[in-house]
Amino acid sequence: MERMESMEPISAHYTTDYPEIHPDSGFESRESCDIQAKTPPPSTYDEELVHKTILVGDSGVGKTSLLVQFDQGKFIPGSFSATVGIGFTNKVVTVDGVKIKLQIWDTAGQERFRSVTHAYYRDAQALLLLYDISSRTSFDNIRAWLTEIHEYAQSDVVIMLLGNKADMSSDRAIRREEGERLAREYSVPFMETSAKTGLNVELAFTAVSKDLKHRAVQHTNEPKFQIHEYIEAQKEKSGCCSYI
Ligand SMILES: Nc1nc2c(ncn2[C@@H]2O[C@H](COP(=O)(O)OP(=O)(O)O)[C@@H](O)[C@H]2O)c(=O)[nH]1
Ligand SMILES: [Mg+2]
Repeated sequence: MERMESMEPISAHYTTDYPEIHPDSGFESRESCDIQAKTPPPSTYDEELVHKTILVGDSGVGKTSLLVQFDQGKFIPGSFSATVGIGFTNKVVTVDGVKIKLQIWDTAGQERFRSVTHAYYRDAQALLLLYDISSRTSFDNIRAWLTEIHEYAQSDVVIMLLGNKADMSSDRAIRREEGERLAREYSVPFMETSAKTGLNVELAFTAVSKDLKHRAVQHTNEPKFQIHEYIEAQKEKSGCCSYI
């Protein structure tokens, strides 16, 4: 907790697409997440809802690059480690004609276990957990991350496991099947991504947004949104799997 309080404000590359949220308000105010949790889901989706989404995984797996690719549609080579501690980027994702506001939190330098503490996970409604397909260590650490997530995050947090750097085929250390097996074991959706080529980056955030939307508007007579099925269908459509 002390570490969180000493963290610096966000850097200039973080963007604010909607003005009512301020970078330094993230940890202190509970914003709209609580409102959503405590009131029964409305029959229509409230576009004012803001969904705190966090990026988690070892240092160097490509969290910041993934966010920059999603936000700006480009890959900026080199490490972002020189940037400041923690901050968020606001993005609006349109799914099924509805605008979903994501407030996506990223860390730099706080990735070691136990140093990303309760405050980071608090109120997170979605969580993208990354490893690097060229790093066995980052993959092996996923179990420890999941343990930490189960300890600190809300029990109904939307989790997505991502094997990033899928473009690095000659340095691949983790087969896609290993990622799939781990994801099945923990019942979380999985895909390989590349922050460099953009592979599946939109899909990862769109799938999460769809799930968040369906959770916020749960009609009793409507089947529950199946994020696994959605991802599989979209992957097939985009022909991603022959690539990775
Ligand atoms: N080839 C490739 N390199 C990547 C990818 N994502 C990130 N990187 C590189 O991996 C390094 C660490 O990325 P960064 O986004 O800073 O990781 P973070 O510490 O998890 O935020 C940088 O040199 C990036 O350019 C990717 O998808 N493909
Ligand atoms: Mg980073």
